[in-house]
Amino acid sequence: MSIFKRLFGRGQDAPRTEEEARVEEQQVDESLEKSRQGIFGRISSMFATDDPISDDLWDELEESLIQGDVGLETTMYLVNRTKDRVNRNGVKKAREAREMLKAEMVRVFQDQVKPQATTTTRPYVILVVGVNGAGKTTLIAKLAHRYKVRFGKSVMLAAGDTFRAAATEQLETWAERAGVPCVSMGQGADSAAVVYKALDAAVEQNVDILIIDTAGRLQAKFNLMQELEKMRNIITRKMPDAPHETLLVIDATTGQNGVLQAKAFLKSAGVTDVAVTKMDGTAKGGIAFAVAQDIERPIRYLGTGEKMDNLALFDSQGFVDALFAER
Ligand SMILES: Nc1nc2c(ncn2[C@@H]2O[C@H](COP(=O)(O)OP(=O)(O)OP(=O)(O)O)[C@@H](O)[C@H]2O)c(=O)[nH]1
Ligand SMILES: [Mg+2]
Repeated sequence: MSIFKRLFGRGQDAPRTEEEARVEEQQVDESLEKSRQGIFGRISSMFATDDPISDDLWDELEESLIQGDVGLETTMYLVNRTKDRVNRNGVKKAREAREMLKAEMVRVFQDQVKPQATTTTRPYVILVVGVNGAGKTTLIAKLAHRYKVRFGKSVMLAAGDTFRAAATEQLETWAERAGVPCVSMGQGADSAAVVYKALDAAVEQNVDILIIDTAGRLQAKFNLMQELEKMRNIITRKMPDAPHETLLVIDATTGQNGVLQAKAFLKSAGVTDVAVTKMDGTAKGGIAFAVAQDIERPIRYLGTGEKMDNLALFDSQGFVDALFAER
């Protein structure tokens, strides 16, 4: 499973070279430094001794996982499953339970991964959604860069966030930096009209991948969910199998509340995959487990910094290994 995922991406991702995979692994590793220094380092030490497994150990694990933003439900799931495994196997020492806990953690992620057919449709349409400030626009820049530079695809961006002041300009600046075209109609324009225009342009210019930015405001006076539904309808009317991918962006630093807010998008936005951003900005990397369990979609990407190349494909085994790594 792990090898397969390492070599073949989903959607439009081409295989990564070993070197690319190594660089990304290192980025993820570095972005988890704070988590390792905090709660996950403690968990790792708890399961590195010859101490006998006791109720205290399980209590401490439970407490630590909750502190690490894993969330109550996922914590109980992890603790109970690991306990069962340990009992079934007659394991007595904490150190011997380490790999069992890690295996259960990996499972939380893999439960969400479903095979995805690769499509050769052009343009391949990616819709990016999430609450404001989650990191949507930055992620779009990173994806544009990745698809263009690494996979040699032609990419076009669409400035579908017509609500927030300067959102359009921000995307245009990123587009320029990434060297890709950007369709925009400025602030206040109808976002559905932008999408309409962008789809036409993408077909006309024979673009491989069209990535659409959206607003993130969750407020009564602006019904974001209705806007998103309208955008989706326009896309589907013009291209029945699109959007091919709807990425929900979640900021790792916003904790359980961020996951709760993100859930609001599941119904209206038809989310297919998740990107967790700002992993470098939190000591509570455990949020990724809560995301996988609560959002029930595979985590595709991790944002590991503010720069255009601070993006890694999510690899569940690599992520758990990095959380437990001894330095
Ligand atoms: N450290 C870190 N910062 C990030 C990452 N991704 C995004 N950011 C920062 O988060 C802030 C918000 O990012 P945006 O991409 O503008 O977020 P958005 O979701 O488009 O926000 P709205 O357009 O207001 O809805 C910016 O300052 C980014 O530099 C990341 O992976 N790591
Ligand atoms: Mg934005």
